[in-house]
Order: sequence, then C-alpha cells, then structure tokens
Amino acid sequence: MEENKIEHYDASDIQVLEGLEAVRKRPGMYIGSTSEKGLHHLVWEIVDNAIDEALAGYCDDIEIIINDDNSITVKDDGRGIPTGTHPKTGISTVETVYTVLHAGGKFGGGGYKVSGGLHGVGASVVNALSTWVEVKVYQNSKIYQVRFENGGHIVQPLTVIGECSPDRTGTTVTFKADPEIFTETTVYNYDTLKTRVRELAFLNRGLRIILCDDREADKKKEEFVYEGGISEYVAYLNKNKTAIHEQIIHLSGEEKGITLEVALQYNSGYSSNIYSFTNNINTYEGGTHEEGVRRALTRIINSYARSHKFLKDNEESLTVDDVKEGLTMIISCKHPDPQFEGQTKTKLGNSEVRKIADSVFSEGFERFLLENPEEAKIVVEKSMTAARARVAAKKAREMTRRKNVLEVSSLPGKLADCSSKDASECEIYIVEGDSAGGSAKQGRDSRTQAILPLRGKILNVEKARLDRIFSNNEIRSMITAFGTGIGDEFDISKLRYHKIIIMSDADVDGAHIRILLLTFFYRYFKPLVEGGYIYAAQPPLYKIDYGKNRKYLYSDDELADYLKTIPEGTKTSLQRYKGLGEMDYDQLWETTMNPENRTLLRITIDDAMQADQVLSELMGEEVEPRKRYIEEHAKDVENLDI
Ligand code: 28F
Repeated sequence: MEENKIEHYDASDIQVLEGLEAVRKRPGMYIGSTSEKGLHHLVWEIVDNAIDEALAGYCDDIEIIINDDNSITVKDDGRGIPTGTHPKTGISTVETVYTVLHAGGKFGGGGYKVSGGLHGVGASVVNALSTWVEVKVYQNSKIYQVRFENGGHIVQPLTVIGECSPDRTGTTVTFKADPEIFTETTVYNYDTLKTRVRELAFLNRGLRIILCDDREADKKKEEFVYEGGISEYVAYLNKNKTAIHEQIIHLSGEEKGITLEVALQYNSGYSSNIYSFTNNINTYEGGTHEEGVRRALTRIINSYARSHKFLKDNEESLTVDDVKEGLTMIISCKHPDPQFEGQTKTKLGNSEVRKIADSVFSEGFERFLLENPEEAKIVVEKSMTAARARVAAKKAREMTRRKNVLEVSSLPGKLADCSSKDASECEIYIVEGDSAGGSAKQGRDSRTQAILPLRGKILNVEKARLDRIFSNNEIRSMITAFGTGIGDEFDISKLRYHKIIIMSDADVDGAHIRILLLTFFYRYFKPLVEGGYIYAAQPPLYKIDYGKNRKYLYSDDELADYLKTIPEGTKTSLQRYKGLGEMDYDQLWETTMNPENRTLLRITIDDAMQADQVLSELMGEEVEPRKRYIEEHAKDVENLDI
C-alpha cells in the first residue's frame, strides 16, 4: 500500500502525537503495567467500548479472536463508530476516538461510560501501544477502514473499501501489541481471556460474547451468554457446593441514577464467596456498595429472627460473620461517576452508595423473607448455628492465644524460631514433612529464618468450621507463629515474619499441601495474600554432575536447554529429586533457601482465589465435580508418580 504520511502537522495533530507519545513514555500510568496483565488490559479497553454499545442497547453480539500472530480482533454489531467529521478535530469521529486521549468517552459530556476496563482510558491508549491497529466500520451500507502504525500514526486515513448490506452495522478492531512496550510477553493467555469474558457475560445478561483462539497449536471457540445474568453467576459459583435453598434470590433497584443489582444463595459450606462489581469492574477491595449490602443483610436477618422468635430477646444478635457463612453473593452497581480507592484502585469510595445499597437491598430481601418463610427459616437457622460455632471457636481461640510462641514450639511439628525480632527481615518456612524440616533447620540462617515443619496434610478448611480449625495443631501453630491472630481479631501490625514461604515437594502431594495452605491463607489471612507476604519456594527438580561441574535445574525446560551445552560423550550423572527429603541440608540451603540464589514465587490474590475455586471443585462435598476436574486435568500431569 502506498505510504501516504501526513505532510504537515497543525496544532491538533501535534496535540494528538504528544498525547500518544506520553502514553508510550509511561504506559504503566495508563494500563497499570506492561506485564502480561497489561497486555490483556488492551483487550478489555476495546471490549469495553463494544460493551458500552451493548449497554446503550445497539449491540447483541461481540466476538474476540486471538489471531495466529497474537494480534487481537474484536467485533461488535452495534451502530459503528461514527464516520462523519468530528466537530472539534476536523477529522472523522472514528479517527478521533483512536488518536485523541480520553476521546473515547462515548457520549461526550452528557452520557457516561458505564463499563471501564482500567476505568475507561479509551481506545487511543491501545493505539499508542500497538505496532498497528486497523478499524473497520460497517455503516450506511459501506465498509470504512482506517489503519494506524507505530504507536498511532494514521498510515491510511478513513476510506471506503467496500459495500455491505444496509442492515449490517458494527465496528471491527484488530490490533497488535507493540513488543517494544510489552517486553515480558505479547502472547495471549486463552484462559485469562476466558475468565474475564465469562464474567462480562454474567454481568451483562443476554449479551453473547464469542471467544476464538485461531493460533495453530490450540484452535478453539467458545460462546458465553447468560439470560439469567448474575443469578446464573451465583449458580455457577455454587455448582460444586450444596445449596441449602432452591431458589437464587435476586433483587435490584435504582436511586438517583445509581443502580444496584444483587443475587445470592446459601450453601452448606462455611466460607463466603462475595464478589462485587462497579460498572463491570471487579471491586476486589469491596467498598460502599458491599458495606451497604452487608449492613442490610445483618440487620434484616436479625430483625426477622427476633420477630419470628428464632432469637430470644436475651440472646446476643447475629454478627455479619454469622450471616455470611456459606453465602455466595454477587453485587453489581452501575454508577455515573464512580470514585475508586484502595491499594489497587478496586474499592468503591462513593459515600452516597452505602445508604442506597442498604435501602435497595433491605427492601428486596425483607420482602423475599416474608414471602418465603421456608427459605427464611433455613437462612436464619444457618446463621444461628454459625453463631454457636463462633462462640465455641472463641473459646478454642482463647487456648491458642494463651499459648505464647515458645509454648507452641512444644506442640508437635515444633517451631524453630529465628533470633531477629525485626519482622521485615524475618522469614518463616512452612515445610512439608519432618525430614525436610530437619534439613531446613540445619541449613537455615537462624538469625532471620524460622522453620515450622508440618506433619502430613493440614486440615481441609473447605469442610471444617472455625471451631474444628482452631483445634487442629498444625493450624494452631501457624496462627500462633504468625502472631497476627485470625478473623475479626486479625492485626497485620503483629505479623512476625514478612515472608511466609511454603516449601513442599515438587510432586502431587506437595501440590496438594500448597493448595490446602493457599486456601487456608486465602480464607483466614486474606490481607497476607493481598499484601504479597506469601511465597512458594522453588526446590530444584534435577542435580546434574559432570567432571567437577555441579548444576541444579528447576524445570524440564531448563534441563533440556542445559544438556545442549554439554559436549557429546561427556560422562554425566543426573539425579531427579522426588522430594525435599532427598537433599542434604547444605544442598537445600544452597538451592532453595539462600536469598542470594534461591527463586521464590510470590503468591497473588488471583493464585489464591484460583486455589480456592480448585479446592471447592476438588474437596467440596459434591463428588461429581471432583471426578470431572480430575478427568479434565489428568492429561496435564506429566509424570504422576503414584
Ligand atoms: C470492537 C470495538 O468500539 N464499538 C463502538 C460505538 C458507537 C458509537 C460511538 C462507539 C465519540 C464521542 C460519540 C454510534 N452512533 N467496538 C467499539 N461503537 N462509539 S465505539 O460513538 C462515539 C462517539 O461521542 C455511536 C451514535 N452514537 C454513538
């Protein structure tokens, strides 16, 4: 195609280029990071514009394709970005949306973007961070196309490239992320896209989103559409649990232009799965919508329990923890001007929402309880059983608290503490098995490294209530060793180690221990996971000796690459480590504990959440999902050494 650069730059061109240049200079300011997470944010920026078109009522289908070269195509059947001249810029609206920063605000001042990937920084950021972008608009029975290259320069201005039927309208965008910006990777992860696509389909009832992977190795195509919206989301989250009432409770309302929609269902488990969203953004850190709903839930259940004589006047009221037990709930708030706060900007801060959420929820939930006395009885009784267990746990916890750290070491699996008292430099290794525990104690740096050996599997917290959890020795010694307390007494300032390192074997058992520990931390020490205090040690898989060289290798790929560097015919001896216990203490120190050359994997909230989901599938009451999960994943296990 003939290169026709823009010959002259007028003021608006310069403003455009400066805008996109600024994005390329500090991409992290616009998409959070240029890691794999940032790479996937580009997709959500484009998809959000299509979803806004769906929310406006003009688009029913969205298609997302990972092309063979890892470029991404997103299609919608909306009205098509306007191809007429934009009043302010003198170029077409579609060129404006893709070259002027923040021009993506769909309806200018009047309307508002209700969805927002990274809070709606707009398609122009994607353009700035791509080696090329091609936009096709189907409108007025014509197909228009504009092409940008090298961070947003128009190389082919908007031109008509064909005809289409008059009832065919929509926008198709294809972009290729710039490897100079995304230096970590420009390869998309299908499952990452799938998780968010499914969530978006749940959050936008009736919207159909098709996800395709067109890359040679793993071609696949899946469709997501949920007429039941967030009620189906609750059913999906409860699929491996035992619901204690048939009907999924759904309520919604609107006040002052703010809408709140809630779906909930109780299951027989003890943990609560509450996820909240604002304009489709996952508010992981909660906020005023969640606070309002939680306050209303507690108040309504208490007043129902008292007025129907479940709760005697002299009995203490149910707490929010009691009414949350076994609760799966989705809260979706739509707000014209959301204020996001918190460490990762995923906490809703608008104070007016608290009262609106409270009144919308309490009105709907109270009506449900009055109209469904059977369900009401089940819910109240579950909360009251939880209250009794809480009181029992408090007693059990008293025992834990009375044992100071030294006494804990008298418990089985004793804690070998470190001498430093400066938590910021201290680490605690949670080690699977006594023999590895022994080697770790011998090999460690006793000034800053504490060792807590665990005997065999820890309790599966998926099926255990708080009082049983407290009576489990392994769990009690961790709670006491960490020093923070647990649940509503948790105080992170009392944390005795700023690194909590899970060290388990590289085999299936070790993976199981890791999942159980991650689930325990996710459920009862979530701030430690969110704060990045939890790590997994990476022991070597292989030791290879040839001549006087010794090398430790941490994966099959690393071994394969290393073997290529050894001259043919050299005599080598290769050992595959089955477990930590096979290493003597100085090898364990050298390869896995010495801060100079160890590799630690920092656990993120997503890892822990994934573990929690996997655990519910693997360890929940239902047998079926466990069978399905193992069948589905058995092929992934290379060498299952039974
Ligand atoms: C694959 C990605 O980006 N779809 C979009 C529209 C439709 C309109 C629009 C978009 C800028 C300031 C209005 C059409 N007709 N999919 C998409 N579909 N943007 S982005 O307008 C953006 C203008 O104000 C649209 C009438 N009104 C709006």
